[in-house]
Amino acid sequence: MNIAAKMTYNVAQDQRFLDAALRLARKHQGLTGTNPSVACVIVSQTNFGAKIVGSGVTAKGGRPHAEPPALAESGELAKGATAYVTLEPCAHHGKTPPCAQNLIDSGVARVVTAVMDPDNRVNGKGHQMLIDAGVEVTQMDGGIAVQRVMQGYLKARTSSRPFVTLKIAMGEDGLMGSTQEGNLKISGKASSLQTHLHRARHDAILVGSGTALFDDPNLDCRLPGLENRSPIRVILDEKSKLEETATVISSALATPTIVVSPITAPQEWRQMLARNSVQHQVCEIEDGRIALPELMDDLAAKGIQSVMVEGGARIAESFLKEDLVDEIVIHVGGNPDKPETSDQAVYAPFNANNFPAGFELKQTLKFGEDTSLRLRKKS
Ligand code: AOF
Ligand code: ZN
Repeated sequence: MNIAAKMTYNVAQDQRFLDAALRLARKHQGLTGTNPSVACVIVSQTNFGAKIVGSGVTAKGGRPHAEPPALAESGELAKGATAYVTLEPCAHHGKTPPCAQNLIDSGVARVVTAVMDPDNRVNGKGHQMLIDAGVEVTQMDGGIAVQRVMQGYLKARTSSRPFVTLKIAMGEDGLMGSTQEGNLKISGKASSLQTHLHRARHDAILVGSGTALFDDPNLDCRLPGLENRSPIRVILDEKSKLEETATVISSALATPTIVVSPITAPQEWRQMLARNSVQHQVCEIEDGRIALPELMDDLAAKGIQSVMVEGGARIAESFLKEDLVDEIVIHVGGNPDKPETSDQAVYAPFNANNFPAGFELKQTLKFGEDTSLRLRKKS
C-alpha cells in the first residue's frame, strides 16, 4: 500500500534517497554532452518501509532524460510515491516532452530535488508545473555532493564558461618546479590516484606546452574501470613548440587533444596536428599571452563544462589573475629535491598557509604522507 501522501516527511530519509540519486548521477557524468547527468529515484512507502521501485539516469549523449526510464520501471507503483531528482525536472518541450509533465502523469505525490535548473527554459517552471498539478515539491540542499556532480553544468549555464579547478602540487614552502626540469616530483602514490579520480570528474584537463614537453605526461585517467573517463587534453602552445613525438600528440586518437595557439601558427605545424588527429583551437593573444577568458568561452561553446588546470606556476598565476578559478586543490607533499641553484626554483603563486584572496578552505584530506586542501571561491 502506498501511504506517502499521508506521511510527515522524514528529513534523514529524504537526504538518504537524494544522496543515492546523486551517486547514481555520477554514472554518466561527463558522458551526456551539454546536458547534465541527472538521476531520478522513485521511492514508494510500503507497510514494510521505504522502497526504491524505479531509477534512471540521463542517457549517454543527453537523452532520454532521467525521469522517463525511472517512471517506466516504477509503472503503477509510482502512484503516491516520492521522486528524488538531482535537478529540477524540465518544463520545456525540447527533443523530449517535459519531465515535469511525465511525473504529473505518473501520479507521484511528491518530488524532492537537489537544485533548481538555471536553464532559462526551466528555471522554476518545472517546480511550478508540479505544484500547479497538486504535486508537493521539496527542494533540499544537495550540499557538496551536488557540487561534485553539477558544478560544471551550473557554471556553464549561468556564465557560459566552464567550472575551473586549479590543481597544484607543492612542497611545504610552495616549491613546485624547476626552470630546468619543469614540475618536480612532489606527490606520493595516494595523491596521484586522487588526481586521476579528479581528472575523471572533469571534461578537460589543461596544461601548457612546457609541461607537455618537459614531463611528457599522458594526462589521462588510468584508474581501473575509469579509463574511458579520461578528460579531453587542452594544451596551451602560443609559440607552436609541440612536436609530433610528444605523448599528448601521438596518443590523440585514443585520448582527444586540443592544442591552442594563435592564427599565426605555421601551416606545416598545423598539418602535423591534423595528421595526428589533434584539434587546433585558434586563440586570441593579449600582451603576448593566450587570452584565457576568451579561450574559456570557446571551450564552453564546444560543450566543455569543467576544466582541471594542472599546469605550472605561470598558468596558475594567469588563471587567478583573470579571476577564472572556481576551486583550488593543493597537494602539499614532503620536501621535494631543490633545484641546483635557487634562481632555478619555481614557486607557486600562493602556499598552504597563504591562500589567494577570495578563497576559503572547505576541506582538508590526508593521502598517505600528503595533505590535500580544497579551497573554494567565496560566493
Ligand atoms: C531533466 N532531466 O535528465 C536532464 C534535464 O536539449 P534537451 O531537450 O535535452 O534539454 C536540455 C535541458 O534539459 C538541459 O539544459 C537541462 O535544463 C535539462 N536537463 N532535465 O528533467 C534530465 N538531463
Ligand atoms: Zn527532462
